[in-house]
Amino acid sequence: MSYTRVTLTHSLLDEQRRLGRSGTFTSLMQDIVTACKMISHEVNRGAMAGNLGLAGSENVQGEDQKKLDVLANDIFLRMNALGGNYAAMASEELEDVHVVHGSADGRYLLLFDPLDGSSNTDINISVGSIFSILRLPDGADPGAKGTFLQPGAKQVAAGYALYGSSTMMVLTTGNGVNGFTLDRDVGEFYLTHPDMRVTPDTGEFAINASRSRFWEAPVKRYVDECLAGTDGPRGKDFNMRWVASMVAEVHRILCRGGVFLYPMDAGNKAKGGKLRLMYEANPMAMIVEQAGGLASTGRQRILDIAPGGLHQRVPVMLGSAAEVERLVAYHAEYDGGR
Ligand code: AHM
Ligand code: MG
Repeated sequence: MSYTRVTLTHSLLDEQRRLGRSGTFTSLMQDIVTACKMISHEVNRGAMAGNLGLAGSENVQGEDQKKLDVLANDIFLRMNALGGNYAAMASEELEDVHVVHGSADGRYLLLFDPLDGSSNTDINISVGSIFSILRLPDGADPGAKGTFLQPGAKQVAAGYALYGSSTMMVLTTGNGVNGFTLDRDVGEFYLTHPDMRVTPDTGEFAINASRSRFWEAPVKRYVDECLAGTDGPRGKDFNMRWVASMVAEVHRILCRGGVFLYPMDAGNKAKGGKLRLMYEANPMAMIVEQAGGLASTGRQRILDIAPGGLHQRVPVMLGSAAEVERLVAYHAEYDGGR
């Protein structure tokens, strides 16, 4: 084997040079990369390290926390505070903003879901970490929730780590999407998936079909037409997948196309949907758009939403552009009474 591989650090440095950016960004990313390597290690050791099962606590969303949720959150907070780049952080697992003390020079805000899809940890199915980086506006109070409430279009960077059959890091800094695979022996991520692109068309969709009785008419129409296959209006057969781990679903879409839906439905309407805007929908929307796909609520581009709260939930429909466009058209027809 010849050593021609590029590490994640070298890839970021290369982008920094090409785009004439400062080194801050490379430094910002190093702390996230270290955190994700540590979480990957803990997820991988699983039952061997006593890491499975419930922590015995609830998070701000009223959900039971897994031991790995708590551990991953602690790792993210600790590792990302050390570099001094972040003024404050917000997490799915924390009700309030976490101000990084002693980081007077921190010019960025970090939002994250430390372990997404954690219902899968006990059954050895893929989980992931999702993160979003925003700028700290000049003069803004890093301890105020309002400072974080910037639309997704303002993200400086977004990414996820997937703890799957291999551990991967997928990143965008607003200049396309690159995927890196962790070599555990060396302890480095290597660029293995340069310039990931979402195919514009697809024959695969992902939705939790157990909720079909709650769906709105446009979602039901879309899924019914897919299920009708060659005999239906789409004139082709569709395949369906549901991992219950958004990171794994988005990764599949980046690798081979597809569309992912977690709509607002009659069962989750009071909460506004299931997935959280600031640290789930926004970073995934940026990644998918940077890879040539689309991300919408069905009625609005996700990256244009003016956030109303740190833990706000939104409907999510993302992936291959032609399918998301179709979903948006079905919502518009329904809302227009057609
Ligand atoms: P979590 O952040 O509490 O893990 O919840 C988010 C996850 C997503 O990864 C996944 O798409 C969805 O919840 C699965 O929901 P369901 O349990 O309805 O299948
Ligand atoms: Mg989550």
